[in-house]
Amino acid sequence: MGSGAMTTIKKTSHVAPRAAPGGKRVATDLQIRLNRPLLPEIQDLLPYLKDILQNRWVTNDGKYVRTLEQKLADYLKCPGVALVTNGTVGLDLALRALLPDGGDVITTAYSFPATYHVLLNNPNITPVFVDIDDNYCLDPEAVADAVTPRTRAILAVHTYGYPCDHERLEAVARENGLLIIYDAAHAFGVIVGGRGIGTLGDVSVFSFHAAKVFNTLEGGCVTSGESTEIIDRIRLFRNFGIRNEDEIVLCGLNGKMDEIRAVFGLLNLRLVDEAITKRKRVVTRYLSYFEALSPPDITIRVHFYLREDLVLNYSYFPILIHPSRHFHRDVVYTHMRASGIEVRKYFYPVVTESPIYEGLYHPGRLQRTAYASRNILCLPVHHEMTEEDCDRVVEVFDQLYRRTH
Ligand code: T4K
Repeated sequence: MGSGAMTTIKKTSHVAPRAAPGGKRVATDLQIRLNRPLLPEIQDLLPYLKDILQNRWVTNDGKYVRTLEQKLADYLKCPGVALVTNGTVGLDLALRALLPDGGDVITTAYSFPATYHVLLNNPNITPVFVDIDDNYCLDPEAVADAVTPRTRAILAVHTYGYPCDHERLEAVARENGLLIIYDAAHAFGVIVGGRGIGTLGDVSVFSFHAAKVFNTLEGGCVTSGESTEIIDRIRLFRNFGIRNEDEIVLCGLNGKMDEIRAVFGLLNLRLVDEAITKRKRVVTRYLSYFEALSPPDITIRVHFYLREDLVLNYSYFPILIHPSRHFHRDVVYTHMRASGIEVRKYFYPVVTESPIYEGLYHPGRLQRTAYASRNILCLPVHHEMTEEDCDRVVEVFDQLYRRTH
């Protein structure tokens, strides 16, 4: 693979968002789902719902939103936390707050479309797509090569909850006076060298969508490190820019979370550690299978699971399948789905495969991105999976592997 040359894109027409990547839609015969939302028991929810209905306070910085922000600050080890409607809005607010004058933002094309659609939908911002490194995160060297006098920021993703090479990215940012926004949608609770991952860079944005390790049904938050000034600004932006009844201080929008979702968050926060432990068991079982098989044509980023300075959340289990005639990602995908196992092609298609982005990047300059997008498959991981479920996933995979090798 090439080292990932920079690709400057020129905005042409409106980019229509696609429904959802990964070649799905709801298949009813899937016995083992890719994911399952963490949900509280109804009896734990009811007292909160009663309280909300009785008090008649349902949104606009309510007490449950404020409590959840405090609890998340502790859990995520982040001094500043602002809850938002969803991760996409969180990214949008972060860009508006940090880059009021716009500019070029160096980013990755290997992500869920939310990451780059917020850039493409902002008329003041031009995304500059560069390639990923071996860990599916933004390649710091490619970022350094892509910096120009127009560059203002880096938008990097902790893909699959694997932390970016943040030290090198931050060195590039420091040398060039750039801001860093981390898309931490997959990285809830990840700790790097004792630090909450959401303290890295200028701001980080988490997603609390139902299919994430921690959820508020829909939702998300923006976090910062020591300096929480930016979080105050995000709070203004998420409230239309209104400071108080008599003062509108900037042109914001509506990014607020409501009280009912905050309650889901408070209850799920009590459950999330156990859910992560259960996810870890699933991943450990997969790892021991692949270790014993030791397939030369499959890459798994095992080193992350061995790092002592890292606490992971086991949000995804991506395997990179180096293709051959009879054994490649799409064959595995079809075989597993036909056996009732929901595997997903996160992230396919990305910028390099979708005609709607034509003209926004130079073909051939995002080689690792294109390779990962065509060859990565995510296996099911969630807290409801039993040992039998894991064994079934492995068994179905193994049947195909042995038949094709
Ligand atoms: N940045 C990155 C890097 C992201 O990955 C995302 C979102 C964002 C930003 C934006 O954050 P948000 O604005 O969404 O907060 C899902 C999620 O909708 C999306 O949040 C997520 N990334 C993406 C990776 O996954 P789909 O369309 O693939 O989800 P879906 O409906 O197919 O569900 C996935 C699995 O979860 C399936 O096994 C079914 C199961 N599921 C899902 C839902 C919604 C349930 O069992 N119950 C449910 O209610 O996008």
